[in-house]
Amino acid sequence: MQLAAQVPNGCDWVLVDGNLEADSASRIRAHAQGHRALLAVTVMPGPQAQHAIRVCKVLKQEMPHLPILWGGYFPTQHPELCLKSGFIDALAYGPADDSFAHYLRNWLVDEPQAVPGILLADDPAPILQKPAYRHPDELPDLPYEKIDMRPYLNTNVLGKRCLVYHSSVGCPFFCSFCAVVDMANGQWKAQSAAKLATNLFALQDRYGMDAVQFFDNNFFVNRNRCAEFADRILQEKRNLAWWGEGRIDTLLNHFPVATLEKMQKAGLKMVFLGAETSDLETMSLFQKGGNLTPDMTLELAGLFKKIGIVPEFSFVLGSPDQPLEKLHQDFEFIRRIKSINPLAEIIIYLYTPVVLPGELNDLAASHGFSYPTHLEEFAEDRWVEFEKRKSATLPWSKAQNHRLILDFEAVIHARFPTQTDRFLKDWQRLTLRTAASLRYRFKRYDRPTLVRFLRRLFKPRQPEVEGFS
Ligand code: B12
Repeated sequence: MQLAAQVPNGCDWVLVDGNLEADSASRIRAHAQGHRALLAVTVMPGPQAQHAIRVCKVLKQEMPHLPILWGGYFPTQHPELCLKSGFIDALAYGPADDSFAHYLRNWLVDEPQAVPGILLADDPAPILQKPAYRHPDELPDLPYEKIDMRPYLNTNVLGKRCLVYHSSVGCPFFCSFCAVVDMANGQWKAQSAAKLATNLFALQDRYGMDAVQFFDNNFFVNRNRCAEFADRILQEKRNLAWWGEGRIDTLLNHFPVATLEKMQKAGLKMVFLGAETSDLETMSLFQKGGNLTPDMTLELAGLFKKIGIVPEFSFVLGSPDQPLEKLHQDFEFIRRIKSINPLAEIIIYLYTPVVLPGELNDLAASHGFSYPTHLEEFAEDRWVEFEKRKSATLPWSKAQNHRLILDFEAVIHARFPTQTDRFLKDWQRLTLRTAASLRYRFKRYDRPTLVRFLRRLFKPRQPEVEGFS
């Protein structure tokens, strides 16, 4: 949508959403045939990359004259592989708030020369320089009126008509396991509370939206913006449930309890928070910055319980050279969070290298990790698992007990089934809880066969992979 808002006059566009289309290739083929067309694809690592590789390769073979332009996190991290793929003509390297329109204007007049931030496959020496993000307040409004919004009004744990919204770009922190650092390099730019509220209220009036998921990498950077946003919701007596991502130390140190309470009153239901580890040494290896400590995680778990906001804590476990005791310490720590706040949601990621220089990713390389040398390899299931941060086939997986971590994840998610899955029936939740209770009680996590069988049977959702339902 943000790109569609940039499309210059004289050029029309149509959105083909791979999440909704049973056969994206046929849909694209139908739109392209008989028109002078260009295919612009947004690609994040994981299932999207697998899908995009398969669809674009076929379309390029069938329609060699259809220019294919990629953009997003994946091509920004693997530009060389994309440019030598043979089926990608150009890619947006980093943010593309201006470069996309510039590239389209050139294409419209048949002059596809290099544009700052756009790399061309036939350019022998592409300039790997990422443009800065534009300030969101300067960007054109999203063209909602041009698409059928019904499939995007999602019923989920937050509301009956929930939309997603991106109110800021980037993140001011440099965590060494996060791919956002490569894209944003510490930039953080956000819509003003006034513009944010105006846009959301307009979406409420037009679509009856009753909930919103802020997909910002870090929504809660600026306390005043959040406080003013909450004030505007309360002044307008709006009914709006909201979810966003933030940092534990920022919310604990820079948001007075009164502000947290006000945000809760204004509809804040749940916050996704990077807790990462129970160990200070690992926290510094992760370059979390700020002054986050595991004790703060416990403190916020208790505080959010009192205020009535659900914390969704994510952990990054199993990085190289971590002694087994530290892993058990992480397990104990997560159990403590659950004893303090049983409603706290727990997301477990296996440490997965990202394209970023630094001690952690160098450690991964020293253990034999390397990326594929051909783009098509990223369409293989093992690399999709890798990008989903659930891969137990990394060079250090055995040494770092990745199997045990995934077993622990299975047991704790059965003992405390996620509230974000509205399809999971009460009897299924009870069955899962019962099946996991003894294992959880006696800390016997390894090889939970029955729990795994029930998870395959009931298929509880994984919000970190599938989003909310
Ligand atoms: C929305 C989202 C989701 C949603 C929807 C995914 C979907 N398939 O539709 C859900 C929750 C389902 C999801 C799941 C996953 N996600 Co996700 N997701 C995001 C999120 C929050 C927003 C993306 C977005 O729309 N941004 C807004 C747009 C405007 O920004 P942008 O994408 O950067 O676009 C700009 C530029 O990149 C560029 N651009 C982008 N696309 C294109 C295309 C063209 C043609 C051009 C010219 C330019 C261009 O221009 C834009 C404007 O400047 C990002 C983090 C973030 N805030 O960006 C994580 C993020 C992309 N996801 C991530 C990951 C890892 C996943 C999962 C693999 C996680 C998992 N454990 O499985 C799954 C995979 C799901 C899948 N099916 O592919 C990681 C990627 C990490 C990496 N290595 O790059 C991110 C960065 C989160 C993080 N902090 O690590 N995700």
